[in-house]
Amino acid sequence: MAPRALITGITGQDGSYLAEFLLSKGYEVHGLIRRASTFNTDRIDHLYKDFHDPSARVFLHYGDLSVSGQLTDLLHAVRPDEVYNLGAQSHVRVSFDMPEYTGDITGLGTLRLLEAIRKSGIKTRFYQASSSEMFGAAPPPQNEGTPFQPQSPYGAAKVYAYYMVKNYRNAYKLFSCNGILFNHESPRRGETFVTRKITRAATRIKLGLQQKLYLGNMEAKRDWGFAGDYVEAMYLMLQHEQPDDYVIATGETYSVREFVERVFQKLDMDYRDYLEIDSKYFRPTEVDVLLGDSTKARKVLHWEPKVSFDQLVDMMVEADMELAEKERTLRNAGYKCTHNGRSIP
Ligand code: NAP
Ligand code: G4F
Repeated sequence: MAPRALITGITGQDGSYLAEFLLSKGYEVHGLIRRASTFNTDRIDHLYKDFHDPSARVFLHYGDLSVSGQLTDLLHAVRPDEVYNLGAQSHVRVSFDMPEYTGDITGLGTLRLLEAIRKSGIKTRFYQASSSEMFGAAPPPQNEGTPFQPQSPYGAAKVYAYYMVKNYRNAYKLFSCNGILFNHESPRRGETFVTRKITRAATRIKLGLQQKLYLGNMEAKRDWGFAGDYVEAMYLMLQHEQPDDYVIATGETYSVREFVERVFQKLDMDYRDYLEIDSKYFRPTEVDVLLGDSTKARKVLHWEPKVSFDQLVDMMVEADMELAEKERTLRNAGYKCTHNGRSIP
C-alpha cells in the first residue's frame, strides 16, 4: 500500500512543493485546506484530480488549525504514516498586527495537532515547520545549539511550538522533528514576502505596469534558499531512524539591498530610480542577520541545497516576467485584470 501523508498548509508555497515531492515518491497525499470565498488552491491545482477518478492521489479536507476536534476526526479518517505541519500565520510583519491570532494558529495550532495525534492513538511521524525567526537577535551563524531570542509574535509562537514538539517526543515517544528552516523562496512565494515583492515589482516596472517599489529595511540580511530543495529535507527528517531537530540553510547571507540590486541589474535597470522607502514596512523589532549552519543536516541526512542564490534570483525573475507579460497582453487586448494576470469580467 502507498504510504500516506497529511499536510497542513498544503495550499502554501512549501505545501505545494512538498505535495509534488511526496507524489514523486509514490505517496498518497492528504491536505487540510481552509474554506475561502475565492479559490485558494492555485499552487496545487496541477496536482489535483476529482476524487471519483481512480488515479486520484491528492485528497483535500476542509479544516482549520484553530479547531481541535476536527483535527482528531481527520487523523482517524486519514490514518497518515506521516504528518507535516506547515500551516501557520507565517508573515512576520503581520504577526505584529495580529499577535493573538498568530499565537493561536502558529503556536497553539501545533499543540492541537500534536494532541490530536496523541488522542487518536495513531502511529505516525510528525514534522514541524520551525523557523530561523526563532533565533531572532542571536548572533550568526546560527545552528541547533544557538539559544533562541525571538523578536516577533511570530518568532515567539514558533518557539512555543518547537518546545511542544520536543515535549511530545520526550513525554509520549512521538516520532516528532523540528526542521528549523531558514528563508526559502521560489516563484510560488507569497507576494508580500520581500523577495517575491521585489521580483514582481521589478518585472512589472520593466514592462511599464508599475512605477515604484516601496520597501522597508534594506539592510536586513537573510540566508535565502530554494523552497524545492528544502521540502526534501523535511522528508529526510521523517525517514531517519531517530527523531531530531535540524537547521536547514545555505550558509550564505545577503542583504535586502543586494537582492534588489541583483534583480534590477538582471533587467538592465538601476533600482535607485524606482525605490522608495516606506516606514510602514519597518518592524517594531527586526531580525538583523540570519545565517544558518546546517552541518548537522548535511552530515546526518546527507542533505544539501542544489539551487544557488543566483539561480534562485534568475528563476524568480523569469517566472515573474512571464506573469507580467501575460498581464500586459491582457491589458493591451482591453481586458481588466488583476496584477496576477487574471482577467476580471
Ligand atoms: P505560506 O505560503 O504562508 O503558507 C501557509 C499555509 O498555512 C497556507 O496553506 C495557509 O492556508 C495555511 N494556513 C494559514 N492559517 C491556517 C489555519 N488557521 N488553519 C489551517 N491552515 C492555515 O507559508 P510557507 O512559506 O509555505 O511556509 C510553510 C511553513 O513553514 C509555515 O509554517 C511557515 O511559518 C514555516 N516557515 C517558512 C519559511 C519560509 O522561508 N518560507 C521558513 C521557516 C519556516 P491559506 O492558503 O488558506 O492561507
Ligand atoms: O520576506 P520577509 O517578510 O521574511 P521574514 O520576515 O524573514 O520571514 C520569512 O522567513 C522566516 C524564516 O526566517 C519564516 F519563518 C517566515 O514564515 C517568513 O517566511 O522579510 C525579510 C526581510 C525582513 O528583514 C524585512 O524587514 O526583508 C525586510 N523587508 C524590507 N522591506 C521587507 C520589506 N519585508 C517585507 N515582507 N516587505 C517589505 O516591503
